[in-house]
Amino acid sequence: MMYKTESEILQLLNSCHLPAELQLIAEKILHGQRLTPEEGLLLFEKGKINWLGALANYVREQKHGDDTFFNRNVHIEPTNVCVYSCKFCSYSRLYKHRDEGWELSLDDMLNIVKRYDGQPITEVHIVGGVHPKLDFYFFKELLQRIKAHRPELHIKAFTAVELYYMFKKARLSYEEGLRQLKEAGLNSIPGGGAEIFATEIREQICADKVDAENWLKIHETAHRLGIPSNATMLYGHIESYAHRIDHMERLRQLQDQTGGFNCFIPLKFRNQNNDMSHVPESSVIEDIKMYAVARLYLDNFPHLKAYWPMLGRDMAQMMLSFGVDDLDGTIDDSTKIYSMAGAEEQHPAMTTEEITALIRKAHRIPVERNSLYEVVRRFDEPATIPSN
Ligand code: V47
Ligand code: SF4
Repeated sequence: MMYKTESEILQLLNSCHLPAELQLIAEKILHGQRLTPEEGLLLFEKGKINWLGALANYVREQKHGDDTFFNRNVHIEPTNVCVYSCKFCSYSRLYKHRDEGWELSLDDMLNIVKRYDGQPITEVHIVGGVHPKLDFYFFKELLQRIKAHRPELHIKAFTAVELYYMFKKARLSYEEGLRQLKEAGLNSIPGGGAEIFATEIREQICADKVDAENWLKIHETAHRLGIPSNATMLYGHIESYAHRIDHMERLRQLQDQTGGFNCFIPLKFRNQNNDMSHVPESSVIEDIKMYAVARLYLDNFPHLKAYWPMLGRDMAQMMLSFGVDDLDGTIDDSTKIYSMAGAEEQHPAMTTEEITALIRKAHRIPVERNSLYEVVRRFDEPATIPSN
């Protein structure tokens, strides 16, 4: 175990010559007390990364020790045709330009799943654009056909943006729509589409899609029906620190009510091939701060995920020292969202050997999980850590 006692950490932190207000925050965190929004803001404004990192790592190790989770999954992106025009999106094509995009049929998608027959994947993650002609009944049949083929596969599918549109067109309440999708095989909901909740930012970057209230309502309804979900935040563009805290505060409040979120995933804005290419990407220091503050602020979220296809594997590995305990999956080159937006990972795929080696090199213990964070296999046998 790497974690130190409270008093050792306090000693370490005191040697950083902190202003009194930050010392107080450190003491609160070490005593397991919740931070106020004002304190969260101070962390962003005044916290240095060594100090934030020590605290975030302390919290991470209190929750999970050295255990570092990953799963074996495959992504299906049914289409990149989308009725919406989010300014940060490098991936979608409007319906009038659909000849430049792709649309998979039910058979195409089932064939993707069948490619993994006999391989030990545990999850299929389905997210795409909001196609005006692919409706609720199409996606319900997709779930049914995947489950009929491979019942044990966990299906994590459809962001609140996709769900909002399909329920509205089918004239279904969130509750009725989710109930039917659950019956068809939906096991959980991914965290996408949250972006930044504050209206003044949403209006500038994704004015036409689901608003914060409805994003939260869909997740709240899902949790009530026993469908867990994730939450994301798109950071590092035109938002302020206060917007980030407001976003995390709304998530923390919902989690207090439902306990249905599994993990929080900060998504770093990538600026290639989109209408926000003039906005510079955040620095490494800002990325570290974002992950560490998320770990400290979201005290009721069990897991903090660094999504390596977006962040790059080196950065994701480094974040294991700044609060992160989950790296998502092996993925097998099955997502295009981030490669099209300029991420380093142009063909994201890691074998189990590669992902466990990456975790071990950070002096952590690789743990394969399923989608509900139940342990599939611990890789805690003493390992020879490669030097490169
Ligand atoms: O909502 C789009 C983001 C999200 C860009 O729940 C961008 O386990 C950065 O939600 N730069 C969709 N980000 C993907 C998503 C997700 C991914 C992995 C795991 C999970 C999970 C969820 O992708 C969108 C948006 O926030 N995105 N364009 C961009 N240029
Ligand atoms: Fe469509 Fe999603 Fe891209 Fe927005 S981020 S344009 S909703 S695919």
